[in-house]
Amino acid sequence: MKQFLSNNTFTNDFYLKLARADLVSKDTNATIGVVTDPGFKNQLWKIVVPTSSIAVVVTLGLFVYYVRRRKLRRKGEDLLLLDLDTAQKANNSEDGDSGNREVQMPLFSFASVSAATGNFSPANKLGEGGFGPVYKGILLKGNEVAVKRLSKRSGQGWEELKNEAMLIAKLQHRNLVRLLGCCIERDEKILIYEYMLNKSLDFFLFDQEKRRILNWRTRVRVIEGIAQGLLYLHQYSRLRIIHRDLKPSNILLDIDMNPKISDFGMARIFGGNESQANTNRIVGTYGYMSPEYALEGLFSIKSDVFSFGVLLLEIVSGKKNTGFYQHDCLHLIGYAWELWTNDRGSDLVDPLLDDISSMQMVLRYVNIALLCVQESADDRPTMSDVVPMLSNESVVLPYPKEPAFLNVRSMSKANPVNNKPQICSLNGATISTMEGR
Ligand SMILES: *[C@@H]1O[C@H](CO)[C@@H](O)[C@H](O)[C@H]1NC(C)=O
Ligand SMILES: *[C@@H]1O[C@H](CO)[C@@H](O)[C@H](O)[C@H]1NC(C)=O
Ligand SMILES: *[C@@H]1O[C@H](CO)[C@@H](O)[C@H](O)[C@H]1NC(C)=O
Ligand SMILES: CC(=O)N[C@H]1CO[C@H](CO)[C@@H](O)[C@@H]1O
Repeated sequence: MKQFLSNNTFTNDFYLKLARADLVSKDTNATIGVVTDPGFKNQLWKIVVPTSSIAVVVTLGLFVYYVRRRKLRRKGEDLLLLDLDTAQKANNSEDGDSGNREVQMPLFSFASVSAATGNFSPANKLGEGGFGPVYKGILLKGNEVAVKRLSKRSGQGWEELKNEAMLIAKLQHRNLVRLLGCCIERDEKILIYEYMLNKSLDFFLFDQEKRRILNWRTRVRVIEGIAQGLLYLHQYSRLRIIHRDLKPSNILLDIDMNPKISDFGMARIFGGNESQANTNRIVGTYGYMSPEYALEGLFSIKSDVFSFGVLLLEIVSGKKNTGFYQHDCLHLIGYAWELWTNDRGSDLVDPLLDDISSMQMVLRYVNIALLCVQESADDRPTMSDVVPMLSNESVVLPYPKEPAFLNVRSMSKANPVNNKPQICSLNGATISTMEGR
């Protein structure tokens, strides 16, 4: 904004001042005519015409420059370039807390976002999140971005959305996807993120062929990255963000297959209230939701820990929690628990993994996952417990208690409150429906 104002100080009037001494010079070779010269009028024209045309050209040039700059600025594009430049100059701090660092939040015009995504063309659609579709966009200068268009039901106004987005933009960690800007115009609420080249974790993990690319070393890196990102959201960011919808499709992968959590803070931006521990709008995906959240709308950092546990089981086993063993009404958590209690934990491990150096380490991960999905939120560890558990083999792990058996009926996306989640016991005998508040 400041820069924009300073550009406004350009004036389009152009004054040419000549000292009197120049005009009355008697020198015959003077470029400026002498008043008493009989050919004065002719000479004057020789001077005035070129001088004023230079002035006109210069003024026009300045004007065109100014208008073009303004147009570009309206498109929001140069602001983004500015932001990208400064981001490159600033060193990525490893612990990532940037609470006191000022972040510029570029505002894009709807026209520019629309142009970048080819009018939100279906061909550019990357996916559909709980809050709206995501498109790939290419800016004028060739930068690739991901554009999330929030669906219209957001309860928030212009100012609140902008404030929330600015807070979220300040959260910077190498395991979080960076928010680059937003567009708030008329009914449109759009967020612009950095673009991730290797899509999301589910794209690899749940594909028979692509799963091979994820060897054990890569999976360990992914697990540790997610844990670090989540720990930052829970503990070290000033906002203490609860993600509420952690799942493989929200774990994006960069060019080196490093994981980055996306969609964090969405509940905030979308108009939810993070400081309230009870919500009447349940966002999230069945299969990854803790029982207290799915049934009572109670959420805490422990509900994210639950989702992390499910994610961990999925990464180790290469199997999807939802849609697993559907006929037996037993899902991945139940299956893992059954194997674990029968000392057959290693049967859970993805058979495609052939670079495992220590099965003991893999079993540790299963143990940690089962600790995270325990029925009672109080029993579950926090992320600051989980991170050392993952990285330090001498941390003693407790034996997990029975996990929550919440049946998952491939219900995806955010569910309205009055949708009835179906609960089903382990043996499949009792199926009851309960209403979320
Ligand atoms: C950025 O990091 C490099 C290497 O870690 C260091 O040499 C350099 O001084 C840092 N620059 C700033 C501006 O902190
Ligand atoms: C969010 O919660 C805080 C504290 O509970 C409350 O003061 C505020 O009014 C709530 N905002 C909305 C939009 O519900
Ligand atoms: C690993 O855990 C043990 C036991 O809790 C602790 O004594 C040790 O300092 C930890 N090592 C590291 C590198 O954190
Ligand atoms: C594992 C994988 O597919 N990695 C790819 C990530 O994206 C870069 C750039 O497109 C590719 O070169 C990698 O092969």
